Amino acid sequence: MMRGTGLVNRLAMLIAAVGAAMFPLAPLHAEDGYDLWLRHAPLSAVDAQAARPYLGRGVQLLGEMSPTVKLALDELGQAGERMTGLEPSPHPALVLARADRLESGGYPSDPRLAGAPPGSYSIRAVRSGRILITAHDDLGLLYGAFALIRHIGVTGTVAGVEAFSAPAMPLRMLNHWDNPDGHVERGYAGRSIFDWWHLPEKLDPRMIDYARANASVGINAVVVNNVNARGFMLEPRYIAKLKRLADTWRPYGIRVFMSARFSAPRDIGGLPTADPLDAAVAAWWRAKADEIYASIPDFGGFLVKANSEGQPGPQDYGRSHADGANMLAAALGTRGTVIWRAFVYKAEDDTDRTMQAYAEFAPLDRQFADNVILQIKNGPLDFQPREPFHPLFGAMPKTKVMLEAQITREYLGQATGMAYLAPLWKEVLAADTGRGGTVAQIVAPVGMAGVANTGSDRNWTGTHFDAANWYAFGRLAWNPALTSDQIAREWTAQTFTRAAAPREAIVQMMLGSRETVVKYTSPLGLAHLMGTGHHYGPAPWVCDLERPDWNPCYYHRADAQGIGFDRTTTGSNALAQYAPAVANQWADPATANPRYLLWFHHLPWTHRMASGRTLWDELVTTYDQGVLETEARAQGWAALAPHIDPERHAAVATDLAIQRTEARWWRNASLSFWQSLHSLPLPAGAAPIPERLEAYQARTFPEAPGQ
Ligand code: GCW
Repeated sequence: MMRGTGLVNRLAMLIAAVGAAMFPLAPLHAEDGYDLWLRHAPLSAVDAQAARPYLGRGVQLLGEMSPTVKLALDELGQAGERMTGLEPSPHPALVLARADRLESGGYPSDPRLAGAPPGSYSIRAVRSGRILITAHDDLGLLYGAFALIRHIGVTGTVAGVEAFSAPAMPLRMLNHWDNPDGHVERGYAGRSIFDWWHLPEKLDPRMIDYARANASVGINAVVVNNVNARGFMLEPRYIAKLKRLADTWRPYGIRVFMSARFSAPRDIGGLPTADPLDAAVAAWWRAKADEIYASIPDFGGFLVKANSEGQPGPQDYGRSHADGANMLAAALGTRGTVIWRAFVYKAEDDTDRTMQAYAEFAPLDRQFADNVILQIKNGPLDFQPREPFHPLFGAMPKTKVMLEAQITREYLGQATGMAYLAPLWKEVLAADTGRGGTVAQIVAPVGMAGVANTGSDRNWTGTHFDAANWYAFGRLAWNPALTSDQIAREWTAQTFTRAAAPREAIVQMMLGSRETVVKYTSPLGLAHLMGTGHHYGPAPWVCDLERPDWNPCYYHRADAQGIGFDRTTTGSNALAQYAPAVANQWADPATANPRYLLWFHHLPWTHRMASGRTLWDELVTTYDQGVLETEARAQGWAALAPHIDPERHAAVATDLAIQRTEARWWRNASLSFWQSLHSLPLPAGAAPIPERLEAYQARTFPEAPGQ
């Protein structure tokens, strides 16, 4: 028998605690998840009375009414109705005040607001039990209102609500990989939420609820279409559609951006070329930008995937990425920003794929215009369950760089089971680049983008728990110093329950869930082992794709003797792209963190691990822990039935059951393949592999979503 992991033991204790906890007082009615973390569950009668003066429609306003202020008041009103169930208080005690109007109300100013970035707010307790929300701008008042609602939603009371909060990063952005036909690339929650067909005449009410959800966590920018972009989305009819969205989202503080196809001047402009140094091409983009700004004065700018995975780009004309980006930046001028993606690698280039982006971009530092941002994925490969941070962070000090994270779980189980991603993002944000700070410090002056996981599913994200990833992304972009714990606790209290025992049980389940996926899909630094095309399920055996670096075998390099990618001096030397202090940490397999072991090292199956086990036995043990943890999570969730409404409880139970099956499948298929290479036995006590390798290899999923 496997011994339980620390996590499994913790979950077992929590199950016992939850079982012993009191049953909830209020009856639980079915919920479908549409309201996300903004469901505003009723407070206890006592708490409702106490909170009543601070919520509801009777808020005192010091400042002009504006569309954004009206939203703040509406949100407080709605939260009051739903949380207290009472009529607004006859003695409201909440004041919303623009900083320049404080004096007129006789309130002291808040020095912390001086020089604070847009959207900052302060919440203070002032005379006679009043709570005062102050900000320089209306958006700060809206964010402050959401913060107050969140605080009451999480804790049940206004006590302790005082806060000063300023966004750590100016750009807190979602990137939608949504196509105009409604299909979402790497989307696992149904079709696109953007109804391009019916826009601009018809506005789906979801567009408002979407903006509310974003604003409630501080997200302030949205790229509405896939980076694999269609040229026609820059045609006038699409600009009209985009304008409708921009107008709808403006009061929520959300700016719209578009992915632009670099070849648009040829595709839709009738020009013979898209060469960035061609005057007619530059003029075409300039006119296009003018046309967009005439409709959308606060249009954010263009996101561009160029010369990557078959997309057109400046290199088609022998020009550099900087030439391409700067030409577009000139077209936008001071009005907007070009966000240029660093996700490039070439079929013709046989350099280690993880090294190509650095090789391409690092020499271009200093060459980008002021209104160009380079958007860099968290790791040098592609949103794997775990990667070391991207070596470009810190390597381009003269260039504006932002982080690109993936909220949709392309490589982490898609929309099944549970994988709470805050720990993944925190790992990257906290990584010390050895070149002027942590990743968080390096991107803070610019921002963070997350590839969205929203879709037409009623609960928005496919599984209920994937909404936590949307939430966590926004919260971390606002404040990367928040812990995964804190964010999980907030989200759970608002989404499921404020009751301490079940809430803590859920938080514990969430916290280890990404690590569980790492364990059963890509332990010890392995990566890119998934099925071809749809990226669903295990396929480490694949080795015959047209491009070598699309093959799992390219990444694991396993044979009869060993496994792993040698990225040290004896191999690709990708380590050299990191600051020496960082590279040194990973250079020696004896001391390297085991989580990156096979990312940087090719080792014999018999290599002795710190645990005393051989590498092979350690791999088996890790896969098995992953499987065990999915089982513990499913059991933990079952025990929560009395505390969760039946509809969502059943949905999550199904998700976790699917994940348990998938974990076994990953474990069995992977082990079976590794074993076929070296014929070593499974360690004593490990469960036998139920099927033959051929049976795992024969599974196909032509209908898998998101391709
Ligand atoms: O993660 C990979 C995905 C592609 C995606 C690409 C990218 C939008 O498999 O679907 O294309 O990365 O980030 O450009």
